[in-house]
Amino acid sequence: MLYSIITAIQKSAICIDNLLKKDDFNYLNSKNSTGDIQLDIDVEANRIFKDTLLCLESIKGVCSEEEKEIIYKENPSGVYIVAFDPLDGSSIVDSNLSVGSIFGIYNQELNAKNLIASGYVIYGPRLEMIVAQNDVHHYIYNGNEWKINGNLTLSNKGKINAPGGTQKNWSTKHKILIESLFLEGYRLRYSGGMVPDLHLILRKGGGLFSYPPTSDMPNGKLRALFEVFPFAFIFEKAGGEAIDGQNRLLDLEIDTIHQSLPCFFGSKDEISRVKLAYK
Ligand code: P6P
Repeated sequence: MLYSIITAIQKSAICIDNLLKKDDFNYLNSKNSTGDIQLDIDVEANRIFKDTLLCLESIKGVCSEEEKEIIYKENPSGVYIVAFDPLDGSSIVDSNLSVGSIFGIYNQELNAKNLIASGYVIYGPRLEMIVAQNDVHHYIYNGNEWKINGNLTLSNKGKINAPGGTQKNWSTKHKILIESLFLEGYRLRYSGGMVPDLHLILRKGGGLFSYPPTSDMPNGKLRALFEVFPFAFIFEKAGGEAIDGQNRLLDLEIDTIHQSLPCFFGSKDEISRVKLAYK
């Protein structure tokens, strides 16, 4: 059942990767449900994912960052709802930095406890895809086919520090936490693209990505259903942890489909330091 969904996402990813290689992108005079100004490629990537997934028997509906509401099939026979951010990182795609698509596969209901698989596509020098179910599988597209390139696992402690959010709006305890990691020699790696920034931590075996509550965004910026929960699932399956500062992210309930959550993804050692700082 999930194989058909993963294959459909792989097919969509190849189309989107080709689109990204075309000439420049244009901003539309439209905004998505979160208020982000849309690029033409945001809308096109959303259409590709929507059309490809809604054809599948196993799909009950889709929930996109680019759509106001959940789109359900009429008389669905399927049980899965795929929540996705079709193209995350529009704000950096015009500077030719890597961007990605993020997805979560939910069984019947859109909440963290019904998330049964998740993953992302990264559009970089290579087209790659991560799929987490029991393990975290790494695929590379070689121009003809998607080939498995092993699994990703996190060590207990890493060296990468990816601190998101506007620093002048960080809390004092967050500033002290982030500074303490740099004083220990952690390397700053932050592009402003959630997918490449988290992919780097997974590929380098560990560290901390944080998008904390800030004075201007007390609920963080990243969206629960199509960004935070999928990566929380991936990081836990890779042997790490994912919290909101205190609570396990996958234990949290949400009220609205575009709700954001503060989030910390990382190796166990770094997450234990976040818990101490946020106690
Ligand atoms: P900031 C991209 O716009 C995005 O939604 C994520 O991909 C990224 O992690 C975050 O915003 C970056 O936000 O406020 O650090 O620029």
